[in-house]
Parts: sequence; structure tokens; C-alpha cells
Amino acid sequence: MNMIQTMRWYGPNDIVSLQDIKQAGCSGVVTALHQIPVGEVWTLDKILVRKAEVEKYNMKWEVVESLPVHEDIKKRNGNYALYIDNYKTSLINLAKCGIYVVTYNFMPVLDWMRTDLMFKTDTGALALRFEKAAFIAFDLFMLKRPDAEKDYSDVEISKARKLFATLSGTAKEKLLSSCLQALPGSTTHFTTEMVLALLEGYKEITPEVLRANLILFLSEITPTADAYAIQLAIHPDDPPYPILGLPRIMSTETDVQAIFDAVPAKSNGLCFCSGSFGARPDNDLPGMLQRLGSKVYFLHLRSTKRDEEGNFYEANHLEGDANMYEVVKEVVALMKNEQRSIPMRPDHGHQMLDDLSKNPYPGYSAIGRLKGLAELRGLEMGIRNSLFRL
Ligand code: DNO
Repeated sequence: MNMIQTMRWYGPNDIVSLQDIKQAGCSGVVTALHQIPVGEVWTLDKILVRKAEVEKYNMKWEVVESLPVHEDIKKRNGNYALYIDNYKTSLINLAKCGIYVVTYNFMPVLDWMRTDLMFKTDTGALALRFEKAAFIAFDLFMLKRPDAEKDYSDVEISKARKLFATLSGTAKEKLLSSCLQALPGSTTHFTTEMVLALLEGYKEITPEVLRANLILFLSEITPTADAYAIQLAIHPDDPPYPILGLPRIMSTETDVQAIFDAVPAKSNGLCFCSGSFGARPDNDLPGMLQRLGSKVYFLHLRSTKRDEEGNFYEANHLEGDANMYEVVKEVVALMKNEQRSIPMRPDHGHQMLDDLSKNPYPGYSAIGRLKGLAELRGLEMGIRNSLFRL
């Protein structure tokens, strides 16, 4: 039993080609129909077109990432009932096309958040970074979110103010555009007005309400998912704590366990992202794999280097704070015990070498991910052969 090696492909507009992914040694691809507006049905014909593209390169469309959840479902208002029906139809259509692992998230408004998409590491390669003071500066002085200062201490605010005062015009623009990076796969950005309007919609939504809405959503879709052998894989919050006053409910082991307990369906599973969970020191990654492993349907492997203040950047895959040896060891043991292979992708990667002159989706350049994948593949093989004699 091996990890199924995949890479994310953003579709025909991605500057990283299917041939590149094949040459990196992948047997599968992780992709989504990013062209379909959130909430609409993924039709059989559109799924089949994408599937055929991937199969031309002798690879399999292994995982959907993401089948996005409409904001109305998260808030349980507006057209949520229609969007849930559409979601079920998309799941059925995917299963009919032989695609069974479906990743999604339940993060309100924004997916992942970074303050710097081009942080220069000591090698000159570029990494994604989250700097708390910069984020607070964005929130207070650029977004100007009402009452935002209530979420921060005086020390944090004064640090953010000082930092903001040192930023040049270009640096400010860079910070703004990093924070307003829209959904993955999209090249259009949010505006501050759009974000403020979206935040307004969450005013009444406490973490308890959001969790209840996720449980209702899962109760509604898991019977369909179970009937069609779909494995749903929820992605954790990134970063794994509340931001912009929004509720976040998928940041810790307790959060995950609560959802598994509330909806015990087989299809209700997890995308174990060592990078997202690992940005919190209280998340015990190998322990989480031991306890939640049977529900892990997809793996994102990457490591962050964090500090006490809550800043972090994305380190090389085998460096940083995640103990990747322990993580992969648990994955190998899990696959051996359960006699199943789990799809994995090297999550993100540094922009390096020839890719420095290109304009990839942030985190998704070819060479950095190829390096990460190669290292993870070697680590897995070493562990399998030396510890488990597989
Ligand atoms: C970032 C990704 C996330 C992930 C979604 C899944 O690079 O890990 O955007 O795809 O949260 O729904």
C-alpha cells in the first residue's frame, strides 16, 4: 500500500501542464471545474471532458479539490436548499464518472489567507508567509473592518501600526493584494468592499451556528455520498484560528472529532493537511493521524515554520515544525493496517529556479512541488522498507 502520488492541476489555464505533472512521477491529478460558478451543478459532460484530458496523459483524476460549498449553505439562508440539492447531484455525477474522493472546506468567505505570497527564504526561493502584524495592519488600516480593534491587544495594534508606517506604497499594495487573493483557481481578486459586505453576512453566525450548519449539511449529503461510495474530505482552516472576526470550526482535533461524532457516516472524512493543522503548536500531528486515521481520505503534506507570535512561513517539505518523518510513518502504518492506499499531494512548494521568472498560482509552481514530492516519496519508501518491510 503506497501513498497515491498526485499534484494539483488548476485546469487548462494552469502554466504547469499535465505533462509536467506526469514527469514529476504522479499517477494521479487533483483538480476541479473552477470555471463552474459555486453552487451550480457539475454536469456529467463537463466532468467527462476534464477526466479525458487527464487520462490522455495516463493519469487518473484521483481527487476533486474542491467541490466548493456555497456561502448560503454555510449561513443556511437564501438558496441553501437548492445549493444542497445541486451539491448532491454533483456528487452523484462525479461518482458516475468514477471519481470518489471529494475535498471541500467550510471556511466562511475566504479560503486560505497569507500576507506575503513571495516571502524570500534564505536560499532566494519564494514561500508563502503569514505575518500577524501585517495581517492586523491590513484588517485595521486597509480593510477598516468595523470594531476590528476589539479583536486585538494594545501591543498587537501598536506593532501593526508601526509596521504599517514603515511600508512603502508598493509594499502596501503587495500586502493588500496578498490578503485579497480570491478563491484558489481564480485570478480575480476580492475588493475591500466585497470582503466587508461578505463579512457583514456573518454577523449573526457564531462558531456554534456555523458548526450546526455544517452538521446539517453533512446530514443531508452523506446518505447520497454513502450510497455512491464517495469519500468526503473536509479541509481544515488555514490558518487554524479565527480571522477577521469570522467563525472557524475546523482548526483542531476536537473540531474534527465533533463533526465525526455528530455525523457518523462512512463518507464523512478528512483531508489531513499537515500544513494547516501544523501551524498550531497544540495540534499533535502524528497523534491526530493515529486517532483520526481511518477517516483520512486525502493527504496534503507540507510543513510550516512558526514562531510564538503566530507568524509562519511554509518551509521545505521535510523541514519546519511538522515532524514529517513521524507523519509519514503514521500514514504508512495506517495504510498497512487498513490495507488501503491514500491519495497524497505535496502541498504548495517554493517558487525556485526557472519558476522564479514565471507567474504561477501562489504555492503551486512546478519545481518546488516536484522537489517536495520527490522528498516525500523517498521518505515513504525508506520508512516502508526499513520499518515495515513492505
Ligand atoms: C490551498 C488549499 C486550499 C484547499 C481548500 C479545499 O492551497 O489547500 O485552498 O484547496 O481549502 O477546499
